[in-house]
Amino acid sequence: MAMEYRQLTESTVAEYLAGVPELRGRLSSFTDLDVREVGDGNLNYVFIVTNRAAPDETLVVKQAVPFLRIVGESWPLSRRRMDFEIAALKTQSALVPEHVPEVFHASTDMSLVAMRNLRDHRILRGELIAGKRFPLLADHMSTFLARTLFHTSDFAMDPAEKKAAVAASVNTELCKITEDFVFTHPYDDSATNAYNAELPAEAIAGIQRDPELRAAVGEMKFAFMTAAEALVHGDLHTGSIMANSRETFVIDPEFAFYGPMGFDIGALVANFYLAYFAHAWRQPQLGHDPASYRWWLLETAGGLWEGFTAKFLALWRDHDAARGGESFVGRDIDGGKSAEAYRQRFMKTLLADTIGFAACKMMRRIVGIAKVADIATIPDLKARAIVETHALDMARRMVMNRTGFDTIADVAALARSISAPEAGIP
Ligand code: SR1
Ligand code: MG
Repeated sequence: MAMEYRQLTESTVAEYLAGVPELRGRLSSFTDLDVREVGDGNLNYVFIVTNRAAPDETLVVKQAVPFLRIVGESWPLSRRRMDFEIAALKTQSALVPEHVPEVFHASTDMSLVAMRNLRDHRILRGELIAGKRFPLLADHMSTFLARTLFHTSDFAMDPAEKKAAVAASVNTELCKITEDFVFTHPYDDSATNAYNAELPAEAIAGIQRDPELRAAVGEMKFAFMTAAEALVHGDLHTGSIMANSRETFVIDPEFAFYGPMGFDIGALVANFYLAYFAHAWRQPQLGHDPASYRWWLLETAGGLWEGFTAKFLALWRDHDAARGGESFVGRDIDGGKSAEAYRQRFMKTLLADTIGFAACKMMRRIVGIAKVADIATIPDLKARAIVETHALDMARRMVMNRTGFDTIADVAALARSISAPEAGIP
């Protein structure tokens, strides 16, 4: 029977959970629950629920409301975005259970999920801001990306099932947010943009008054809107990852849809490059020489791409071998040569896409409405402007020349040429 939607509050969460049969084994009592709303994202409400009598009995409830939380009820946004999150969590946890939090209960009527409380893990962005290292991060995230992107692509799926999956995942409203706030407004001096007062006018003009740059971004926007390559997370920044030294979890796939693979990979490498520029200021503040940590950030971005490539190709080759050599390009009539040549061409195009999408994600975080704390919380606005100018310079060159990079190491070399790892901003 359908349940009528109501927005939960700290005072009504316990009563709702008490009526959910599948949670009875998770919480032994619903009479003395500690419920705290902790959501600090842009869109939703998040409650941490703990049984005071048995603190190990704890879970997280995430609920979508019919408006954009950071703006308020004046900006309506369908709570149906939770339907996409629920569906994506299901698909992703089937493919990479070790990197997706376990869902205990999901309700499309109430637009909510109740899931594992990752209380031993922290949001990656905050940890990177604090200068922490995660040696397994590139390995874990390349596994997440390789498996989710390969297994939901036409390289792995039956063509009819893939088309049905694409049709079932048309996430119009959240894709429109990305189309506007990643691919349009940052480049047209929109009223929604927000600028650091110390950011030089020429740095902003460099991305808003250059027809070639705007045309290049237009190409990325068109790819985002039309290339239904695989089920992408759709908002894979470092705030969508929770980690500790042993484990990594990907959360918040409400922007999920069938889109270009490079959009997910690019989002993540963009966040490592933004952190790289920010740590020219942050490492000295933490009392460290900047080089070591900044090298680690570049190596993590590189390791992510390299690990992804190796794992994606391995899945692909195994898949084709299991089909007797029948591959995307047809029957094997040349000892696998054409299949492998196609794979290499695909990965080359995917690297260019990844670089182009990463660039757009970097630019929107500097001039668009939604910033990254790595940079936006630098209190010295002149120092922040130096970081922002470096990131914009890098992003400009990435998107305009995205097909000119042979390897991810070439992209890291560009970052180092703009701001050497050992260079700090006082
Ligand atoms: C209005 S822009 C809101 C942003 O928050 C989400 O995390 C997405 O990145 C989106 O673009
Ligand atoms: Mg989010």
